[in-house]
Amino acid sequence: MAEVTIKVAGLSCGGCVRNVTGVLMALPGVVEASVSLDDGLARVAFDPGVVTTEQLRQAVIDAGFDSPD
Ligand SMILES: [Cu+2]
Repeated sequence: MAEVTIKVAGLSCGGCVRNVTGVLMALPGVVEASVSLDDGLARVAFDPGVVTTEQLRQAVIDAGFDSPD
C-alpha cells in the first residue's frame, strides 16, 4: 500500500470536497481518500500495483479541478 498527498486547486466548498473524494474513491485500487478544503490537498491511500499517482491526478483534473505540481 502506498500513500500520496496531491494538490487540488479549485476547491471552494464542501460539495467540491465530496465530489473529489468520490471521484478518487471510485478509482480501482484506491483504499482511502481524504480531501482537505483548507489545505487544498488530497491524501490518498492506494495500491500502486493497480493505480498510479498520475491516474489519481488525472481523475482530479477530469472532475474539473486542477492538480498542480
Ligand atoms: Cu464546491
